[in-house]
Amino acid sequence: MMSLALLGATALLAVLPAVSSAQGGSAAKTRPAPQVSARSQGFSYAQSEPAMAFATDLASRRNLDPAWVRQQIGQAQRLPTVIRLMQPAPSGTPKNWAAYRARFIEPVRLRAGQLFWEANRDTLARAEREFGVPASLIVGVIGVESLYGRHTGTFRVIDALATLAFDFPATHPRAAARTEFFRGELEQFLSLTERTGTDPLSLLGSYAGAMGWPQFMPSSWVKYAIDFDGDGKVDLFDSQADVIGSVANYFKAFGWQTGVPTHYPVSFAPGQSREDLDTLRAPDILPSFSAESFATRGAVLEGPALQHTGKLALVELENAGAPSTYIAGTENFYVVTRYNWSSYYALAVIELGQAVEALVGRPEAATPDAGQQR
Ligand SMILES: [Ca+2]
Repeated sequence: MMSLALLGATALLAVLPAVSSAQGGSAAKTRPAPQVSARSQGFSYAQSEPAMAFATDLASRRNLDPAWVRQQIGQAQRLPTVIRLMQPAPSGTPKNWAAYRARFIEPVRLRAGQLFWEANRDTLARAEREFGVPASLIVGVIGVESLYGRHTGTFRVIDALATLAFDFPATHPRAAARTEFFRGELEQFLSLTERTGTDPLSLLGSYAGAMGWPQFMPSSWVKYAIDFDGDGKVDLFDSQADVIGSVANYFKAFGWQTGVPTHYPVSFAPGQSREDLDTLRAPDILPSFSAESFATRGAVLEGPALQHTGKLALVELENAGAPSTYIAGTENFYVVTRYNWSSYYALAVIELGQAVEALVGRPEAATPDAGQQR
């Protein structure tokens, strides 16, 4: 899970629809026609010595047929669009939570979320029981990632991954690390498709190589995707049950605590010092303070937050020029950011899920204390 942060996600917030991040991959489906027009006029990685050397090494490490691996990578096309999208955002682009939120908490996504929840009510309840992860969080993630399967990406995954693995923009401050990351993802992708008998050239995804309704990167598909409809395959493109189970499994694997809210409201005592505020903000999303230390530093909690026994983070979401939004994030808020390393992303996911939940109602809620706080 890392995509956004890896990609400089926060920087992307101002520019792109949420790009996702989780990781994915198996079953093979032939997707709609790939974006041929978006590919470069003809540079394929068969012409790249480093790419072909990587293919040979990969085959050896993974015990795959070197001719097959070289053939797949060799057919990958360099995508200039993908390179452009990886450029760091212009510095000074203001973050704007209100604008970011408005892109996701809107009528089209709410309606699609309602239909998705109603169509999958039993499966969502089963995922809650088995993984302890609230249905609203699962529904929020799938809505932000792909608008319930409407936007799963139009790039050939192998083109996107090869472009990022071999042509990551050198001007990016973390170019070396990102190159390593995407080479790893390309390797996982080829290993996975080979194992599942999927044509690597047939799969489409985001410009970062994220796949399916939950936008799993290949490494996450390998580690966290599950068969939740029992048909013997993992399919994050066409099985909504597999998507639901895989998202729940992902959060459980990252330490989701059943019944613990993601965040609480927080306000500030009159006369709170700048120094105290800076101290509280310094760890950003990493829960670092007890409820008592919040109070000592002038951050005011109320209600159930006062009984919270774990650590809290003072999360600031900027609103361009307007006053920032603050929340007290729990360990579970931090878990949500493991899907995409951005507090803006996490809060959008949480609030979308809650808004959809308010539309569907929960007469037979499986988990009375499902855990989130408005
Ligand atoms: Ca399945």
